[in-house]
Amino acid sequence: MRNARWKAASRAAVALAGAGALVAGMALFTTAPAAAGTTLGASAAEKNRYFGTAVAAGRLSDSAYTTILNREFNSVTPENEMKIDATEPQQGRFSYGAAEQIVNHARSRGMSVRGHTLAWHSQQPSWMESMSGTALRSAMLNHVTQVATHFRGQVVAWDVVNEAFADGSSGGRRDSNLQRTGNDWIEAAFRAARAADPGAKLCYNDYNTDNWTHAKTQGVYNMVRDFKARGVPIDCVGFQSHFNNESPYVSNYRTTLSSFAALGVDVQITELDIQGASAATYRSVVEDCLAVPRCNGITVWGIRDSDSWRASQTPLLFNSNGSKKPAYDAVLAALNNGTTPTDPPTDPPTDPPTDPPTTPPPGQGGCTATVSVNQWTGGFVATVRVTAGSSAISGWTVGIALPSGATVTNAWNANRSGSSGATSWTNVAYNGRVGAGQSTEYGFQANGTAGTITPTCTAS
Ligand code: G2I
Repeated sequence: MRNARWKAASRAAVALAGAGALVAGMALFTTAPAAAGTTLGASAAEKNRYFGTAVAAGRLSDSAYTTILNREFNSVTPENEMKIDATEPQQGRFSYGAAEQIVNHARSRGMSVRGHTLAWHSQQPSWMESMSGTALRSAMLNHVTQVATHFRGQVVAWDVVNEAFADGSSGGRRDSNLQRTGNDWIEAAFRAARAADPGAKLCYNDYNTDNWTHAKTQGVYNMVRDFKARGVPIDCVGFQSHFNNESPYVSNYRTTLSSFAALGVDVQITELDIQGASAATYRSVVEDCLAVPRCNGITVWGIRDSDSWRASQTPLLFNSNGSKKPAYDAVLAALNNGTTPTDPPTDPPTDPPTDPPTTPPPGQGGCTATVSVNQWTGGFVATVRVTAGSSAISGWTVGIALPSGATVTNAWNANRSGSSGATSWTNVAYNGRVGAGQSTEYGFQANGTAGTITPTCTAS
């Protein structure tokens, strides 16, 4: 379901663009409808990607702004409206109005939504800023649970945790009230988010993680590798990519993206802006993303220069008057020249080694299955990894005997037979074909206790 949600959003955007063309033609509107490949979103969708922008609810009444938004983009990220201070201004009192305005604007037009952000040291409401210890840990987890549950099914990817690593040469965590609740606060947030919305992709998001040689980049990389090895539910890493003179684009950016992707996560460029908006640099960023099959989308941090948090740096694709800048043309051309990734991604893992240590070597032919479980009191989420043996397979069936008292309530990326006791799981249309030695994942949520699950796998 998680992959399906990305793709459904892309397809819906293309379909809506087509429907819009039809309606525009029938109503004899004077503006020509946008054909695929002539807007950022349509061009990205042809490459199985999205092209998004940060959106501020306060600007949705500006028709010059919404004209560009609706024409060019197929993904949106609320710029401030889903942050903790906006969604839980008083403890236990949630406020979703501005976020919903953006979500409704986007989804009614076939755009997907990235959620930003559930846990962050910054933009905390004052009640949270003054908390610490177990009270803060519980408040943070409650916030993650409440907000991810509220938007369940509407957000394709969440920046679950934002900016938790320190700048500079330490490569370690940033000091914050959240960090002081214990080093496991990040994984606790991811587990809570998965339980609240099992269908959403869960991302770690940060800035100044573009340069592969920087300590901060390596610190985040090591955390993601550790999470994958231990079955912490992380699906993606967001690279904010605010490039400026102090923190410029570097040519090893592609190495950074591909190295993280090789850990088994999607990578996304989440807040792109470039001081001065060099067309060549924008082109390089897009080419780098398209070169990495698991780089599945790019978001710019605002539409017009006047919408930017760094307006004086004129870092965006549109002038303040709404006209396209040379960087826009460079991005569109790069999108149209790009290659289409295969699905599922099949690029071989690169240095360093990437297979989670928990995955056993696949047998000859056939398939193997492994399960990682996120258990909490009264329920669990199981993620099942199906790995083809030495030959490609065109379908698979996994058998799982659930212990008594465990009942499946929800599942994604597989067809299910049985909800308790002996259960059987078969591939859905898009994940039956698995290349030799390659893997695919499905998951389910259940009430009760998982205990030790020993799956069987049969290939077809
Ligand atoms: O700082 C740039 C971005 C870095 N990565 C995380 C992003 O969430 C962050 O976005 C920016 C927004 O673009 C700004 O719009 O986050 C800032 C706050 O950390 C946002 O600025 C805030 C101002 O500080 C507030 O005074 C203002 O009330 O925007 C608020 C709403 O306009």
